[in-house]
Amino acid sequence: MVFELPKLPYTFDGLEPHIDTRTVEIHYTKHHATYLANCNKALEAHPQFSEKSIEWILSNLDQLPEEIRTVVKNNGGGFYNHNLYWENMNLSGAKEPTGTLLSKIESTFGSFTNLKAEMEKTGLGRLGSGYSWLCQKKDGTLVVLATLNQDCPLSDDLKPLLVVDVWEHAYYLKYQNRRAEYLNSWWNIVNWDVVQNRFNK
Ligand code: MN3
Repeated sequence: MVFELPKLPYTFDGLEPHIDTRTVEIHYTKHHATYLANCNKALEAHPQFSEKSIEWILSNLDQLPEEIRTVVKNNGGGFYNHNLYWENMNLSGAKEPTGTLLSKIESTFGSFTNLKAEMEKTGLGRLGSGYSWLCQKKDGTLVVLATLNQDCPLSDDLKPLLVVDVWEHAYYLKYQNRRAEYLNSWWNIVNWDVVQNRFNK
């Protein structure tokens, strides 16, 4: 099995001015691509996993041989988390949640505005590197949480709906230390059509 880098749904300048062209290019062609390469390399010698999806692997880390478990957790997570991050952004697409997803957000957080504030607060509070997520639990309820480094919510039995990367490499060129500004501006490029599709699955 060789996992592949998914094609971006836009060009490198497609998230301007909220995320600058150079950041998207480096983030995708260097950071993301390196996680992918390291994940493939670790799994290369273990063909028993060749038919498994990355989702299965991250949901079943305890079934991996111990000598590759941490490497796959970090690099498989880095591969998959970035797949979701790129996919749930676009200048086009729905700019707000609607329908059953919106109802669920309102019953859980009070309002869409509150959800945004919660994800920003969670992303800002993530000391060091990681992500801020909107996820769905097995019982259907929604939750906002932060993960550390390249940890993936799939490993905690959560379904990821929306993710924002808060590693410095995601925003430093344009925003320097102003993570809050990046997080606030980021809502302009969230594609809620993608979030809705994940919620429906
Ligand atoms: Mn990143």
